[in-house]
Amino acid sequence: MVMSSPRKQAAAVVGTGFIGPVHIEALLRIGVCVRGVLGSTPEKGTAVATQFDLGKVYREYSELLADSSISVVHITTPNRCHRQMALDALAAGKHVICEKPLAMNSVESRDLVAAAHRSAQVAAVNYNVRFYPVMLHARELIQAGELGEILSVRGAYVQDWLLYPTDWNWRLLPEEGGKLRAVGDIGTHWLDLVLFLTGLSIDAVFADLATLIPVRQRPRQTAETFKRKENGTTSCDEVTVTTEDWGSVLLRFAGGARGNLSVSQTTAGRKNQISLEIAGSQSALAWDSEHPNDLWIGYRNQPNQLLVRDPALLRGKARDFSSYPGGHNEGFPDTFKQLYHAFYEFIEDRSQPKLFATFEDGHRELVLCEAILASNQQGSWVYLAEPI
Ligand code: SOE
Repeated sequence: MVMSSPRKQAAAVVGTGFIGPVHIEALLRIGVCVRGVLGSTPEKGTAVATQFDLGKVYREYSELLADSSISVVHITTPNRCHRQMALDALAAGKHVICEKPLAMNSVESRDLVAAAHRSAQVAAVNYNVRFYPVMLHARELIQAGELGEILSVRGAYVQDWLLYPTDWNWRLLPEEGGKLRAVGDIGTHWLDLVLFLTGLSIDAVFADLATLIPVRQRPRQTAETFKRKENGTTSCDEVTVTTEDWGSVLLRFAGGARGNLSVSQTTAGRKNQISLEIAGSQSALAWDSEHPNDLWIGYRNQPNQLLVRDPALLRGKARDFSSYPGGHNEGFPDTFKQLYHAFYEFIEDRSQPKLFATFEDGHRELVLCEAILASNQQGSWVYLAEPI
């Protein structure tokens, strides 16, 4: 159960788009003092500081890092800024939570892993989906051997917020978000989740990626993630898009298990659905974020089960990351709260389990992204130098 008693650490958040305020709200829920925020403009910083009644709007990143009253920096900027901001924060002696993907490419993410190793601070990547309580429960079941040997994994992450040629966001641009978009932005959530749950590593990938909407209307003023724009009110430029809207990826895991992942940001009606099914030699489990409190457990020789989240029914550590009784649903914002609970507990007590994604985990995702990109370009399987 997450308590909301005041914590020793205080935080500052960089970024005021869709996800920065999600970080702030979750931090306030667990009793972390959020001293202030840095936006891309003073106006954006002021708007978010006012919304959450924060004391400070930083003008520069250097000013934020010089603030000795904060010990943790949350980086929620476009991916392009992650590497330098995370390096500077670690060098300034701050703990770091960085949004995903961790960096623009694996050269950058390798630097970040090295910097995190050199420092005494804690560094995490914001893979929040791990913290749906039934996902932590699923991990406990798999670790206890209840699925038997993992044979196969399948699943998807699908959204619709980039369905129309008039939909625009910085993530569409490789110079802002990296060469991969749907795979980098949402596919890596799924891959991180599957590797976290199963403990498997990936040997090889085979990918088919497509830019289904190759030309989009780019508004002359900035557009925020998930924010709908009023029709006809903005002047636009026509832009050719090179990052993928859709992808299908086959996976070979070390040890022989097989998998497939499907990603799309252009599937009408699927607002933000991540789903998976893990099939083992004894039983299987399936989960769908549109029903985040339910875990399906499948059997060959007995009736299947539907576990409805209830702390009293969750195993081991999963129980510590579910705050409300059964029937009182927990969802997307709660995963941020639980992730920060794990992270801030770990800062104060290094004997706590590291359930959050580390910079090594973030680096692994970039290595996988590059293998997926290479596979799509070559039209063949790409084997990783070593299973990852
Ligand atoms: C946009 O695709 C996005 O905000 C992702 O960046 C998040 O990680 C996901 O939770 C929701 O969609």
